[in-house]
Amino acid sequence: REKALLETAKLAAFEAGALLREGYRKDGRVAFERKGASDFVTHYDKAAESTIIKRIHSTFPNIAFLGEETGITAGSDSDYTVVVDPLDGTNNFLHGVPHFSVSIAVTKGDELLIGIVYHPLLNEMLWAGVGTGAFLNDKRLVRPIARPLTEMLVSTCLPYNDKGDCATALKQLTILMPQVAGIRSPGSAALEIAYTGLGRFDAFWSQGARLDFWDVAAGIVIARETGCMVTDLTGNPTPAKWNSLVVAHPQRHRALLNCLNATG
Ligand code: 2AM
Ligand code: CA
Ligand code: CA
Ligand code: CA
Repeated sequence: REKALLETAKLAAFEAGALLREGYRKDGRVAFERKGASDFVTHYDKAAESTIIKRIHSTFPNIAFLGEETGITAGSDSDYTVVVDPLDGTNNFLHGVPHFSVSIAVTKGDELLIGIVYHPLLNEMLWAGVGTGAFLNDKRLVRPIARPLTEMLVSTCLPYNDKGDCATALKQLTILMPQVAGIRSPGSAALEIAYTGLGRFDAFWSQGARLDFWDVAAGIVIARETGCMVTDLTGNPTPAKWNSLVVAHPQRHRALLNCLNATG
């Protein structure tokens, strides 16, 4: 059952990704609405989400969904929920920056079982199932190396539109920046977390960027399956809310956590 869910979700991510690729090359940058002052949504966010739901519904008609654009869709199959961010990195998509993804996760109760993060422009499917390992397309991922702090390339999602949250992030940057090889904020949380599993980034953290479960769920499964440690900023590996996050090699996670929390 879970194998079939994984395959169907991969197909759904692939189809939604094809749609985004087309929109990106065509008119994706023109048509958009606002959910808030700097919170944009395009026709493609919505179209990609309905493509995903339709595809998964066709094989699993009773499954529940939690999607960024459609909210909660109840299912009579109460065990599983498919968590969907149809376009993670809408701001990049709108500005023509080629860094965005389709993110799909599956939970069973409180457990995160499956994670898929698809970069449609590079045709890179990052996926993982608990116990089956993590993959980039067909290549199995191994645990990335633990670089020393001075060699680490660290990614983050920065807060926006909130003075308090921005102030905290700036303090964290002040402490971390002089100690590491570089900090990046590319703009798709799902990709940044999955890339940390892949070893493209040595770590990811975020606090105050109002990340939701659909932003991080799929990436977390991938990062965990490559042996990364995933906690919130207090060090809790199973928090009720994932609105703060630290992902790193187990041998670097504590040091990073200490830096980020040493903001006074
Ligand atoms: P989204 O593109 O799906 O909205 C980037 O910092 C991360 O924060 C992305 O995962 C992005 O997801 C999320 N995010 C949510 N609202 C945002 C906003 N108003 N501006 C920038 N990023 C936002
Ligand atoms: Ca959004
Ligand atoms: Ca998102
Ligand atoms: Ca989104």
